[in-house]
Amino acid sequence: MKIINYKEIAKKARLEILNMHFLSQESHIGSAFSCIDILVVLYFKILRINPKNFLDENRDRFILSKSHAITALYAVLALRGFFNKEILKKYCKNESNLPGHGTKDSVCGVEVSTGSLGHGLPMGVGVALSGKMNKKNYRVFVLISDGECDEGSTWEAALFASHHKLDNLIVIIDYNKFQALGKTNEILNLEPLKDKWASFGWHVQEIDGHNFIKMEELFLSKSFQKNKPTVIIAHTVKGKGVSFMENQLMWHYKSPNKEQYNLANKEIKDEKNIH
Ligand SMILES: Cc1ncc(C[n+]2csc(CCOP(=O)(O)OP(=O)(O)O)c2C)c(N)n1
Repeated sequence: MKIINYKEIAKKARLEILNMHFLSQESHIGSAFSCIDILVVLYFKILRINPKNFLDENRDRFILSKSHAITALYAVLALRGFFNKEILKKYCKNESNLPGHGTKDSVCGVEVSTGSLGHGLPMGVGVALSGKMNKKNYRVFVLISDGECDEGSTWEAALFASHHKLDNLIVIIDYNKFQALGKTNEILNLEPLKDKWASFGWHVQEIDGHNFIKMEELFLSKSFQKNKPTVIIAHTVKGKGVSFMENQLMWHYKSPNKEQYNLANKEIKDEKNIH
């Protein structure tokens, strides 16, 4: 079996994310650091995709529903060879093809346009249903945020997916317990989250969303159930990898100044906050 150095890839990805937010002075760095480890495992091990033949109709689909964290997706796509890393420097600049939220076909590898929270799962459900109807073997992975579990559209899609037995659909919740303006349990408590998804007819798993080995094991395991969609509740830390950003709400919107950039750069390189 091919051994993947997830830690090294995630380090490179975090450095690219940091650069993008520093150069553009745009928001959501904490959101990208929260989900980057999940994306690294998906893109470097799990997804059946080929950057050289991206539009293969049998490819697995990945939808980043919490699209404000798009720098995480751009970083893994570039590192996986979907496009030249140099383009990342133009993130969110005028005339760049890397806008601040995922936009279909803006760059190779972005499947759908997202950004309005609560839309990614309904789209994923449609793609999964289409796969079933056309007897395709592809799987659909959708990454959503805990904030998106406040959206009615998420729960409508959840009902629909279990009704149609969409066992080709895997949702990962980036459960960092923060939203834009506060802590999730203070704004709109989701607990017991596991029971809620189970009661909607989903097969539910929980994981540490920064533990590469456990995530690889789970994604490769045959623990997904036939006739049921799967949801993986990934416990994560917003801002993971940089001590002064971890669990600090302001890093939802803030972007690093030169001094903060240098500090974060050093911490990521030293892997101080990564297990
Ligand atoms: C429908 C909708 N409402 C509001 C926003 C503005 N917005 C951007 S991110 C965000 C919340 C972020 O929290 P969460 O969704 O939990 O994601 P996290 O960054 O914590 O992973 C909001 C309200 C949006 N993008 N879409």
